[in-house]
Amino acid sequence: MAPGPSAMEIPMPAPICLIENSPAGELQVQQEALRVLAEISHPVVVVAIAGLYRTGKSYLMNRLASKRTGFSLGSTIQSHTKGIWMWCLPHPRRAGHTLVLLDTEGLGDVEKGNTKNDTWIFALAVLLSSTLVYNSMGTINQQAMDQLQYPALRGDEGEDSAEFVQFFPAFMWAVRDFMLDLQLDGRKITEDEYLENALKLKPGSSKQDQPYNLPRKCIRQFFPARKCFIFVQPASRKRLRRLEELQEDELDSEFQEQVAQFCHHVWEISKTKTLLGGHVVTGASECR
Ligand SMILES: Nc1nc2c(ncn2[C@@H]2O[C@H](COP(=O)(O)OP(=O)(O)OP(=O)(O)O)[C@@H](O)[C@H]2O)c(=O)[nH]1
Ligand SMILES: [Mg+2]
Repeated sequence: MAPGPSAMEIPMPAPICLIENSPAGELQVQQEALRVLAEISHPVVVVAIAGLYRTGKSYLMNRLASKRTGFSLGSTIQSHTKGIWMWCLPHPRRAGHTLVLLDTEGLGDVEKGNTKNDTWIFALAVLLSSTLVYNSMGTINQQAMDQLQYPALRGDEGEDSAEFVQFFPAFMWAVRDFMLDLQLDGRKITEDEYLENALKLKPGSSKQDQPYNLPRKCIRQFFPARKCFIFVQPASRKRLRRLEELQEDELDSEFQEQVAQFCHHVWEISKTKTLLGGHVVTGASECR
């Protein structure tokens, strides 16, 4: 008998919860999500997003899914996404591959006030993905930078780290509502130069400079493949609240272009997920 259609030939209509974050702060893998993953025999490309809460992460993930709605957004001050949500779709550019999008709970929620839980969420995003989008509002800033160093194993520069690094995801910093000129000391710079400049180390090894250099060292070491994307505010303040309902031509044209470039890049360059020994991960192996 011919095998029935796999889960990926019937695309998931909406994301489902992969990791639940209970009110007590316990992270639990959801069995249904594992069943969905187990059905996927294709190689998977896993793109995760992480960053501070209420910064438009879920919206950007819907753009990567080429859908107006999907991952749920909120428009109030309260943190919205809880735990980690997963959406498996046929890869838009690679036949026979599945694109797995992971949307994660925002970091730094004042109502939660639990940085350890945040660190776990972030570490899972790093470990599960082949491309990690790190999202921040306005600028590349120190607070966001500090947040990044924890799962990068706190500056562990041991012998094993070189081996580790090859399984770390490609890294993309997404700066939202960017309103500045990309200029450095009077010279025009690219988005990537903007990121690299923020990651520059202070020379020497004075004690004073260590807190500055440590997160930068971690990021440089664990994410050797880095890109930066900037986005202007997608629409006027009034319209932002109903962003999901807006037609493409109601969005700021510069934003449309930036999103198109970003999606193109993510779809084109994101690799399949591999494990130690270079094994390509299928949905079934990701859930083992
Ligand atoms: N200013 C601005 N608002 C945005 C942007 N993208 C989405 N929003 C709006 O910001 C609000 C929050 O968007 P979400 O995508 O839910 O943000 P999130 O980062 O997933 O939030 P959490 O799940 O709480 O971490 C919604 O009202 C969106 O319409 C953006 O680029 N700029
Ligand atoms: Mg969200």
